[in-house]
Amino acid sequence: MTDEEVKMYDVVLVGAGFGSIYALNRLRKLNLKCIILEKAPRSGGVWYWNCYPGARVDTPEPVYQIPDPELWEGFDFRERYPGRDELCRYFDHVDSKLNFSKDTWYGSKVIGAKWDNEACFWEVKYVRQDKEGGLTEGKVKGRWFIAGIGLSGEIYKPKIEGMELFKGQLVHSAEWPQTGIDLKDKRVAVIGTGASGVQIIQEIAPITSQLTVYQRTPNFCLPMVQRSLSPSENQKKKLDGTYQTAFNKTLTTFAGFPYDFLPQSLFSESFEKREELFQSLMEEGGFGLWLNNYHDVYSDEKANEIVYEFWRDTIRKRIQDENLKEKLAPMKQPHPFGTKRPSLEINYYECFNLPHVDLIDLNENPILKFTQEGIITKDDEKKFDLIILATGFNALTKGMENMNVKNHQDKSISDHWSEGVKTTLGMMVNGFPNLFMIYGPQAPSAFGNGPISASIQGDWLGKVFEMVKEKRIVKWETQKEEEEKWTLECREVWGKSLFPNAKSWYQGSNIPGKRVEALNYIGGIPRYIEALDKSLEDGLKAWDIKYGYS
Ligand code: NA7
Repeated sequence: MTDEEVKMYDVVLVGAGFGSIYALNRLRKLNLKCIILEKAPRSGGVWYWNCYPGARVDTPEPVYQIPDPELWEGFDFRERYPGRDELCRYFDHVDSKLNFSKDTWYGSKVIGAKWDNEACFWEVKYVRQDKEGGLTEGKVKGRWFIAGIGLSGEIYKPKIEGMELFKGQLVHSAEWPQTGIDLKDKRVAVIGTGASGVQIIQEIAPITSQLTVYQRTPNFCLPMVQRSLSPSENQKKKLDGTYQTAFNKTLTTFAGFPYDFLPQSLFSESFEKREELFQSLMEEGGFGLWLNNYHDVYSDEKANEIVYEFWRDTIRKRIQDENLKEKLAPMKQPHPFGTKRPSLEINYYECFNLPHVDLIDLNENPILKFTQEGIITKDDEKKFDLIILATGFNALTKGMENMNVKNHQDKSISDHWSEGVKTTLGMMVNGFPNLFMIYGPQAPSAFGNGPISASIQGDWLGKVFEMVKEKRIVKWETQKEEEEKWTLECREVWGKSLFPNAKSWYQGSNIPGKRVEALNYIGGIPRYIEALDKSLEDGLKAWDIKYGYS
């Protein structure tokens, strides 16, 4: 393929999940010629890959979908917290309305991108798998490049001695085979008790003959309180304005969920009043106890402890064994409540009352090695048919770094972030013109409701591209000072909270050797929208702009 034959698009997007699909829809309305490169054989992003048993979203409908009334018609979620298959069907529905697949190359993994500073375009390299399994490399050019690659970045598998020796099946939660795994009467180990681990454990516990959970840190899970939604109930809510009101509210709350912190301090209320609130939040289910709580729960250690104690005492009642109570809901919290994203559970704690389910606390009984047959810990040896690594991801930064994006000086994003992550608004990086990130580091995406933050960023991109067209802009770059300002703001709000006190992927501390820093903007959605809007004021003086588009 000669350079002349490489197709030129206005915009090359990566990833066919919520981020790129929303942005594509906005950009098409401006008559921009766009293409999405997606490595999976279908859309859905993380919902395509995460097909492990029990995979389910933790955000309640109707607000876990694209906030566009045209797309609400013709699809009704059947559960308050939809499962993975239903979410994939939702993407098919969106495709039937928008036909985004017309502009998507599936099976195409981006392996590099290079900025041409003279001609002002990105050359994006991809590798595509053909039907016979062969790989071919290709290139496209885009005047603009948008990475809508989600949060999960790179799968994380801990390095444990002898892992390669295990003769049974070893699988990471995000590499679960699309054809499934027969778990009936199998001896299974699950390593990790984050969102994926909890969902897997509660789903497979009744099927397996033996289930051993290797836990390093207890997850402060909240009751999901799942319920069915009927099409007539959904329809009524679409027509009577309930949907629209719910979506409008997401733009006013801290994390884009349908609930928000209370204005009063926890200490301003009596013990009885607080208990009443906590109780009702637990009964309502979902993230209420996490994010519909008093405003000082994540800034005041004592307030946080009080919420934890309520959670702990409630959960302990569901666990029979005294020793397990202490493992799953310890008297003293190992990190402040809610500073790691709590998982929503259905019957997680009851699983540990089953005779064939046991838990190994890795703090007192660490894994020494894998063998051909199973796992040896300090005090124990167990044999398994299947070992599941629910050990998470090198999130937020690694996806961008792995795409091998280089500017005209051959500097990569990793080089730029070698002394710490720096972005403007979590969306642009100095020295990398015309490159935008959706769900990038230093944005509010990881903390909150994915489709909502993707739509906020997509709407901002819509405004940017309106200006690009109107003002004939060929190059748009963030200034070093703007990047420094935003990075400082991210760090400051993070530093004033209790969030740095937990080892979490929110700050990279889940990955050995990764720099620990604020990877999320926790100033809240309203403040983020304000910052995005403000950046486009004053004749775009916050940006370095080159005009001349014909
Ligand atoms: P998470 O939330 O990062 O959870 C990973 C889990 O794996 C967590 O319990 C970790 O323990 C555990 N882990 C990680 N490394 C090890 C080693 N070496 N040994 C034992 N246990 C380990 O990933 P998920 O996939 O569950 O969820 C990802 C997010 O994506 C989720 O929040 C959703 O919002 C979307 P730790 O807690 O670090 O002690």
